[in-house]
Amino acid sequence: MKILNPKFEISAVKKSQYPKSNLPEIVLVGKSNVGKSSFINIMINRKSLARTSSEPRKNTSN
Ligand SMILES: Nc1nc2c(ncn2[C@@H]2O[C@H](COP(=O)(O)OP(=O)(O)O)[C@@H](O)[C@H]2O)c(=O)[nH]1
Ligand SMILES: [Mg+2]
Repeated sequence: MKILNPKFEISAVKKSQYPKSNLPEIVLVGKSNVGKSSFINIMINRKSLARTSSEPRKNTSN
């Protein structure tokens, strides 16, 4: 898979905000701090398009 121009579209919280697109979609599921954002950045070859926590186990509630 070759990803050429990744960009952040939206953090949609309701259906009306979902991007209108016919592109294939990928679902990435996992509990907090397992490395979802880090995985996205690796896959798209960017350092921080997806924001990762500064330390393992650190999240918005601590
Ligand atoms: N040791 C280790 N830490 C990782 C790995 N992947 C991510 N992390 C760290 O775990 C923390 C949480 O990662 P993050 O991508 O923000 O998780 P998310 O909450 O699932 O999006 C961050 O501090 C990452 O640097 C990994 O493969 N090994
Ligand atoms: Mg994340």
